[in-house]
Amino acid sequence: MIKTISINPYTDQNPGTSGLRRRTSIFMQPYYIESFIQGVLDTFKQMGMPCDKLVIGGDGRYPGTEFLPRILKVLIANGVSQILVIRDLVAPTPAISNIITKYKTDGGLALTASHNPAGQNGDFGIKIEAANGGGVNEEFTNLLSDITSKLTSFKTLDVSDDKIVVRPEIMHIDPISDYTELMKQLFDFDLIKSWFDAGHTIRLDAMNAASGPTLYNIFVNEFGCSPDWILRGTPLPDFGGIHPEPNRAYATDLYDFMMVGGADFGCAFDGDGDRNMVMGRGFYVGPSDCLAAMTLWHKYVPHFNNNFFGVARTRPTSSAVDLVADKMGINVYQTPTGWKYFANLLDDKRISLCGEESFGQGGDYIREKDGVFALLFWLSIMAATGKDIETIITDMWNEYGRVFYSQYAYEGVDKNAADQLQVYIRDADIVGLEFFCEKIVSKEIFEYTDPVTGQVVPNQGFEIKTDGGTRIFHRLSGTGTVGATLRFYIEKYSDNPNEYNMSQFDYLKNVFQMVDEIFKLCEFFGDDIKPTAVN
Ligand code: G16
Repeated sequence: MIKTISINPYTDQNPGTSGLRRRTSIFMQPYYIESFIQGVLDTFKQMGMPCDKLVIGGDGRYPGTEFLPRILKVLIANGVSQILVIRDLVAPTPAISNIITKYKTDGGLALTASHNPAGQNGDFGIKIEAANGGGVNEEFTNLLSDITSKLTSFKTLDVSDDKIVVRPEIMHIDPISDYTELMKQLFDFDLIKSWFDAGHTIRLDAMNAASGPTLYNIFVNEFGCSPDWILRGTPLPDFGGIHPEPNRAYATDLYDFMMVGGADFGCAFDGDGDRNMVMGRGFYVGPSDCLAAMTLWHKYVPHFNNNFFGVARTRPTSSAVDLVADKMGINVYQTPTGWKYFANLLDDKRISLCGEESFGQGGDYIREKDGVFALLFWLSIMAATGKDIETIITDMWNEYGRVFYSQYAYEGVDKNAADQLQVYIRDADIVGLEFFCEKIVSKEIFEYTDPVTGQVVPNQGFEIKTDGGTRIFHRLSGTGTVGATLRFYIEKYSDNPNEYNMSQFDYLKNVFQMVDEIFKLCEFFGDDIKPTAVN
């Protein structure tokens, strides 16, 4: 029943920050998906990693279910003997990660392009998970890219699609109850329920994507919340045409609702439910403050109480957490962008909590970031302290000062110009230049050395610092599918309480302009260039 099909190699199957992401139309090319799956299996084997038992899930986007039989055939033809297929192929990536470790599989595939739009005119993607439930490392993805670029054939089964889903190798699995159980082990559900019983309200925006069914199970079934509090809770194959990224640019309805005091707490998720944006009544929590506040109040989460080793942030993430951790005597590690870099630190028990620049946090219980975990963390802090979000954050500013932070992007710009910009900024002699009375004191090309393995990961972005306390970080996105996406992360510290209520845009006004001038954005991209997502 096994047949071998010849193909012309695809030379573009190199994964980015988090798996392979391409326009859906690219994935629809003949045997594109089979080539990638064959490449993944060959890479597992060449890396000496077993791949007999795998999980397959996704965020529900098109054409995941259409691809499923084709993927299963390649897996079985290559000797994968047990495949756990997530029900409806819809689950948050952290819930899939939990299935991988709970059922001791050799890894898994999540059919997701995360925060990228879905549908025929959107994007598709595949995250490859290792046996620890986290994204595979650079060595794996480099080898995979090499293998697929030379791949001239793949193995598959010579059976019709409808016969494949009932094969004995396949087991269908509902990940939601396992995930809910996991959350009950980390958090005090009774305490959170008492917060709701006291009359508090929330709104959760699942963005028509993977989080909806999990949110209904936890918030409606466990906490007794109204189903109406879950917005866009039914997963749709095209996510209803929206951009499923939890930030102020793309979760505008929830943001507007919360800013007029619509509920006590609001939270939006991304396509595969691993990231979140939170808000209080009339109060927006910037990505700068999330990891810092969670570190500060980790003792309110039973799982972390007396069991907290340290914390890690990606380098572009705000340094607010450093201020908190230093005072608490907790180690802070800095990694490149990409959740996979936290895995070794978690495995080695150097850290218990980690967070990244795009509203993502997670902990040591799995190896993926986790939007629902973050939501339950905030609810735990509010329930335990009796304080609202605004008070929780302003209390923190009053004790540690405020790091004003903004992350913004120019999406889909000309790729050649973006590459030229990288060369320009690498070579530019900018130390000593002065902008708005601040002198540049350093420019670093961020190179990460993994403290556990000693592995060196070069060229992870540019960091510029001034003598006025400004920090600017720049890197190219590894998840965009059209042209290039420039990302900038800027911050500046204040310990003046009279300034804490300013918006980050007002406080960082000069820094935005400083970036334009240092990076000569108009020269590289024309006078019309405007940021597309600003937080
Ligand atoms: C992944 C990474 C994140 C990163 C995000 C955006 O998340 O795990 O650390 O912030 O991509 O990456 P980039 O800046 O390269 O576009 P996700 O949720 O997209 O898998």
